[in-house]
Parts: sequence; structure tokens; C-alpha cells
Amino acid sequence: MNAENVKKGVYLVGLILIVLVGLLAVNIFNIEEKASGVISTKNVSMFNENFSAGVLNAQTWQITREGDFKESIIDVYDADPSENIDSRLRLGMNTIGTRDDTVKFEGVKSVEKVNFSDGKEISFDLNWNNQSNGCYLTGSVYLCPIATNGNPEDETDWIKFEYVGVPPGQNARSVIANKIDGKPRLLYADGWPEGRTGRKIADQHIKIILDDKSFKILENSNELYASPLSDLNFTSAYIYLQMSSHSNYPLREIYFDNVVVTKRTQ
Ligand SMILES: [Ca+2]
Ligand SMILES: [Ca+2]
Repeated sequence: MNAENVKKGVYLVGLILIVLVGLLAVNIFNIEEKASGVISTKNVSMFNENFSAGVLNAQTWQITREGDFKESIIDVYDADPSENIDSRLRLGMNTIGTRDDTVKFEGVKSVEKVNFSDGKEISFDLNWNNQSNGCYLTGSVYLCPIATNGNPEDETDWIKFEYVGVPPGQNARSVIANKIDGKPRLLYADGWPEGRTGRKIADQHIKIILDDKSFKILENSNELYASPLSDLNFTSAYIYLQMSSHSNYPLREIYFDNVVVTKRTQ
């Protein structure tokens, strides 16, 4: 083999290596693109659901319901009326003519638990969908270590962030509460009951920051609540996205999107 051939051989091997590395990079990129709705091994984003699959992924979410409904909708919906696609989780219910002694609950629960022990941020978008009458309507996220197909509020341990429609119905207020060993505790009520007017909400971006020392909630990047100790007796929980309504309300829908769990970096 002469020097020229050796040179050619080295070039060829180099070229093959470059192509292989390129293919590998493309594949890694594709795997990340497809990470929607699955718990990945990436150390930053543990869970990332943007509902872009267009259907509710049964490997990620399980449906929850409690009470009677005239109509109950739990699906993935294109919330953009134009040709653009804006896939979100849609929770809707019509409670006309249903039992007036119960509140009706529905939503989805994550199939897997999220472990908070080393510090996590859980963020999501909740679109209140410009309710013309949001009275006795709630949109909530529960973190609860107990699995149920019903209402997580009935379980003995949880923490929740919630919006509640305020009469006469255009406004809402936020509620932060927990339940530890069966004892419910209101942590934040957004000025209620002194201030009863509530406020206008739209597509809200909520971030819950939890670690072994603190518990914080940010609403549209503003700190809504901070406490030095979360005093939770659990370090991992299912994520529940929920809606509730009293009886005798026509179809009302809210949307959830971009449910992301990340490991805290600071
Ligand atoms: Ca989406
Ligand atoms: Ca559309």
C-alpha cells in the first residue's frame, strides 16, 4: 500500500465517522422532539406534555370522574379556531338537570408519580376560557400521593392550586391549600372573603416550586405564595388536572396545556 492509498483510506474512515456522528445527532434530536408526554431520562425535563399528539395518551394520563353529568368531556382539543393547531387538554361539563346535592368532578391523573425529594418545578397553563358565568366552576391541579379514579380532594394527603369562579361569574380567585393526614388547610385565598370581587383571569401560567425547604407558587411569573416549609408528608405524587362544577350549569370548558416537570437548577 503506497502513501497515497493510506491517505485515501484515512480520509474515507474520517468521512464515515462524520456521517455516523451526524446521524447520531439527528436521532438524539428526534428522540427529544418525541419526548412529549413521556418521562424521559434527561436530567432537566422529567415530564413534558404539550398534547401535540392530538389525543389523550393513555400511557401518560388516566381519566378521573366523580358525580353525575349531563355531558362530560375529557379529550385533547384544537383550541385555535384558525387552521393553526393549538392542542390542549379539554375538560368540559354540562350539569343541567343533575343532582343538586353534589359537586361534579372530572379530570386526568398522571399514570406515573413525580418524585419531589430533590426539588422540582411543576408548571402548566390553565386557560379559563373567558367564562361568561364561571360561578361554582373550579380548575385545579392536585399533587397527591394516592391514586384514585375519583376526586383526589377526598384523599388524605395532597396539595392543590385552584381557580374558583366568583359570582356573578366573570371573575375568579386563586386558592392554595393542602391536606395532611386528613386535615385540610387553606394556605392562600387571594383576599377572600374580605375582597369578594375576584379578578379577571385568562391563559394563566402557573409554576409550583417544591423542595424539602420551601413551597412557592408563581402566577404569570409573579410570586403568588411562598412558604419556608412545605410540611408535606410525601415526597412523590401523581399530578391531577381537575375541573369541578355544581349542578345546573350549561356546558363549560377549560383547557390545560404544557404540563412540565423540571428538576430545580438553582
Ligand atoms: Ca399544546
Ligand atoms: Ca385550528
